[in-house]
Amino acid sequence: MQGKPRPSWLLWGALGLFCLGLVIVGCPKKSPVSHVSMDAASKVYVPPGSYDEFYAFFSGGFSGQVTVYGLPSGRLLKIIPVFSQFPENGYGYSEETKHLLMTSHGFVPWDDTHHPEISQTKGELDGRWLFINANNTPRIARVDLGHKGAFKTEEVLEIPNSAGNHASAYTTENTEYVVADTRFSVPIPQRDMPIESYKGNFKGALSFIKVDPKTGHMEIAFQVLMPGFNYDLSHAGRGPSHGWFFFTCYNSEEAHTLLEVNASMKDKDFIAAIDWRLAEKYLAEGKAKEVPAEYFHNYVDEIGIAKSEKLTSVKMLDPKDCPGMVYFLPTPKSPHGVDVDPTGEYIIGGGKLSTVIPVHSFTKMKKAIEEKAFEGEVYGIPVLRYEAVMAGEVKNPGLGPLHTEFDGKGYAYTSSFISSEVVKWKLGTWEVVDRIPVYYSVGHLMIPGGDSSKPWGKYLVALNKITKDRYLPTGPELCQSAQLIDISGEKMKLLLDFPTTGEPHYAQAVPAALLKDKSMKFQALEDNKHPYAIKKREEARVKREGDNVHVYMGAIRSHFAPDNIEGVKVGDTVYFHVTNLEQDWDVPHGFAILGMNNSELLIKPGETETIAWSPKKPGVYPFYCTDFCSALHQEMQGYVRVSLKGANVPLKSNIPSIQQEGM
Ligand code: RUQ
Ligand code: CUA
Repeated sequence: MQGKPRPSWLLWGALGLFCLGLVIVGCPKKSPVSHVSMDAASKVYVPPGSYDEFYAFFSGGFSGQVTVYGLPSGRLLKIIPVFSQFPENGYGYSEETKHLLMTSHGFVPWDDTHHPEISQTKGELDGRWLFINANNTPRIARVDLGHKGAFKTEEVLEIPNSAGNHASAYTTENTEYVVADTRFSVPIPQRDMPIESYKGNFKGALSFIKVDPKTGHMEIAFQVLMPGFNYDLSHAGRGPSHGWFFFTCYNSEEAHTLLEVNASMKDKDFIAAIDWRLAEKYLAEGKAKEVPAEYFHNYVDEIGIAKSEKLTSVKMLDPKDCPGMVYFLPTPKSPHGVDVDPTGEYIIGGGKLSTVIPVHSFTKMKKAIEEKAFEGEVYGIPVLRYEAVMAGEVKNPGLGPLHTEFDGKGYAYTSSFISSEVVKWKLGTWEVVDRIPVYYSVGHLMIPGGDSSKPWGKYLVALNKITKDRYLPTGPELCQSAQLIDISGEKMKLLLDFPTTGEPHYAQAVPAALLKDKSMKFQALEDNKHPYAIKKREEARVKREGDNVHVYMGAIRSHFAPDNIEGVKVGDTVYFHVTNLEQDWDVPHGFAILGMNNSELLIKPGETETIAWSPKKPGVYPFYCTDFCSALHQEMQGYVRVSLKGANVPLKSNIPSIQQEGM
């Protein structure tokens, strides 16, 4: 090992030098506050009662969720649970939602979300759905935004032959496909084999998932079987490059241990360019192999209840049998992000260990393919010559360039993780025109629409991993954070810091006008098709089926019907099917009972939600509404009497009325 390069040491060395530089040069003279523009407060001030200009959807990283913020205020508006159970409203616990978290590994109540992606029409964000990846147990979820206005997870598709679904859930310009990749190459199909046999035997599958334009339903159309590299990020072509998808890969060394050294040996790795229209053609010609693969497709059905379906195979295209479908573009060095500019001409790599930002030209790529300007091939996949596809290199981009977005006015903005800055540069001339420090260690950055053909180039959000010293200390673990930067002028101006929930890998934003009037207010009771719904309080009842007790319960300000239940026995499972009978905006009711082992429910007006409860010992158990819904919310309560298994107490419930109270 002696004498071999140690890039991580180099990185930390560089970081150390940089920080030292800050201490010596920066810190004593300049407080971070000096980067804030004088009129920052007025630019982010949204007066009480007024709305923000943009909805921003942030990944929650290891929280597994999506958060919704308003911009420019940075106010948290909502957490949308996606891959993690959420006891705040019963997501993943309730009978209606728990199937969304089923996988071929069983019930997986957690994941690591990275990249929210809003559906597109003609290359523009259209606000119908938001797709987001689960990195750990590979899945893609679809969240309804403006399609029904529900802001709710409706579908989760597991991705087989995949391990570490990172380059996801990026979409094509009309949402024909969302994609998934494999960050870790693995045996395909999965089987027991020595790790040492990695090279040449482990493979990476890239997945193309068809999205139904009417319903949003997802289905794996095909997978492409790639060499055993690590596939990192992706973006679709647009405009002239529509029909192509670009994936970065590192570890073209095919190392299986100490990747920080062994996967950083080569000067260049690749961006894989996939011609997906050609792939469709090969698929139609029957070139794909049907490969056995077990995976789950979970979705909320027409009546609002999540179902799980187990699927057993996928169609796999091997580049060997499909000439012209895949090319490699050499890209320095262990690239991370790959971003396509709004015109669709430039394909920008994020060379995290590179000293430049490499920019490829789509026109040159096409020409190089025509002229067979290859420098060789890897596992039968042609490698185009770097010089033949390169449009330019951005010099002096900061240390550790990761991700690039665009303002639609001819400029690109790149995040540099190690030097903690955002660098603005000009497309075409590649010159750096401005830079601004961010606090600290920025990963992604986001401009509303900044990875589409129509950016709204007014704000940029830097998504930072480290906040050391930026906020009041809260023990050893600090929040991660976002910083809002004004990019409307020539110079970038820092406006605002705000903490995020979990790790905000990436975010997307759209103008508020695109969604706000589509947001659902409540479900009409007559449209509630839930089999255990009641439409009025008089229908409230209990029913025994063996050891299962079904409670048909209504909730309306400010009582439950029934609110007295007797005849439940130890050993029973009680299903509380609670219908919120309100027909008004913003009146959810909660439901919780003493000792429940899962979570509360939060039932939106007009909807029915179910939670199961198995009491362990006899007693009288109170239940109550957990959401302060009216002046008499504290009165919104009831009791369940639980008797011993053999007890002779008949099952009964009441419909509370004034008479019954003896008044
Ligand atoms: S990744 S920075 Cu998924 Cu770039 Cu997080
Ligand atoms: Cu219903 Cu409080």
